[in-house]
Amino acid sequence: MKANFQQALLALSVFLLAAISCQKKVQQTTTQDFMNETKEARDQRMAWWQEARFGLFIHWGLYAVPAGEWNGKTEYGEWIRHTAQIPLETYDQFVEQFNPVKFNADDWVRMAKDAGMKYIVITSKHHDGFAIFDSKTSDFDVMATPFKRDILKELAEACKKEGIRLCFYHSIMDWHHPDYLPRRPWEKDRSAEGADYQRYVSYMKSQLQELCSNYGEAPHVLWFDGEWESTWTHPQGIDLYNYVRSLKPNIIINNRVDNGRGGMAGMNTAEGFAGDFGTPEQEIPATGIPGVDWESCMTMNGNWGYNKADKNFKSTEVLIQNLTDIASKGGNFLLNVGPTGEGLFPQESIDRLREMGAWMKVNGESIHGSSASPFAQTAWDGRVTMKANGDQTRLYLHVFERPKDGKLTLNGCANEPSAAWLLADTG
Ligand code: H79
Repeated sequence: MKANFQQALLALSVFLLAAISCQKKVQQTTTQDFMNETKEARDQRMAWWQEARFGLFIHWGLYAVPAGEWNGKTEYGEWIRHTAQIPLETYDQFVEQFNPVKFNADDWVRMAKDAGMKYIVITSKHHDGFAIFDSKTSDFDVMATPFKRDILKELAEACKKEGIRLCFYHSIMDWHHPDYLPRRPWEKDRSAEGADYQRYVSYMKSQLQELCSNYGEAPHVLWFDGEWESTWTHPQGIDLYNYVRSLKPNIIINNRVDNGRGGMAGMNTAEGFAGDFGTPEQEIPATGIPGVDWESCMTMNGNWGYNKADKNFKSTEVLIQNLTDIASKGGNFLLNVGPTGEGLFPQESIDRLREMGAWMKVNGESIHGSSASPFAQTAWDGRVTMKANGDQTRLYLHVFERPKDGKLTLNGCANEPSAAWLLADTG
């Protein structure tokens, strides 16, 4: 571990004399209306996710084949079909080239687990419409490639073995299905005549039914995206939320199932929209919101899908500070890896996962099961998470930079700490 990201972590044990009034609100639930559930039922459903705090995002699909390069430019990622304006028939040729023979589900899951992550969210289908699983409702799937292996099945088995929760990202926007609307503005060769959007929605639902039936306990989360086009409406969002919950009642669904998200900040702008958690993308909110669940997703470099030229990786130090920043505000961190067309994590990602894992092994207690602390502003550069510990409260002081005077003061903490120690000294 590099000396410059050795953060001193101090655990403070104090009595917290806070009176928390908990108002119960019992609501009626019908079998179809999953939006109305009791606070108790919701808390129970969300508990593992709130405790997890740290997960792995995986963007993998046909776009790993061009690896970010098209016509001599190397600036593309998972959006390559749209951004480089690749005609459908041309893009379809990646199907024959997708053969990631070095893929090993056990290796991937172990790397996530060793990093201290508790769940994995992988792209069952991204915007390009390609399914990396064996889909009976589509020929644009992994079974049409030379690889012919159900990637999600192998990951589901590996995750079950390791106690990692497998989750699926599924795009509502689909640049491949003939019934999806609208077409890309630059697509002059694909007529929209005869396209029937409702038929597309039925297709999407049948794929979701496959995803919710064929992978054991997975998916634990359905992570929708591509909801912002004009064809996706609020009533359809509510309907899709209820549909997926009816398939797997305890599943957790992100807020991109509906269209209440306010831009990349990711939080819903009003009540009444479907979705269990907010989804800030490539950013960390300035503060958390009590009672609102959210998860910041972020790339390690500048792309979600594999880009062989993108070496602009965040340092492990920054990634750990992001994780603690997010945890100190009560959120989850979903950190992305874009595997290669061969089926490997890029070496830079492997290195960062391993280094984060070394840190988590010593300090993970301050992240897993922690909650936002009231100490948002500290006199020193760092963040504070906290946890109940019997009738005491344990505060975890993540010190990004040691204060020059060597004093860690905590303004607003009225109680006398009963003990203080470095987590690194207890292991
Ligand atoms: O799946 C990942 C992204 O592909 C997806 N969400 C995350 C989780 C995403 N959707 N939209 N965006 C990200 C932001 C949109 C950025 C865009 Fe662009 C600007 C689309 C077209 C111009 C980025 C830059 C993508 C292509 C060029």
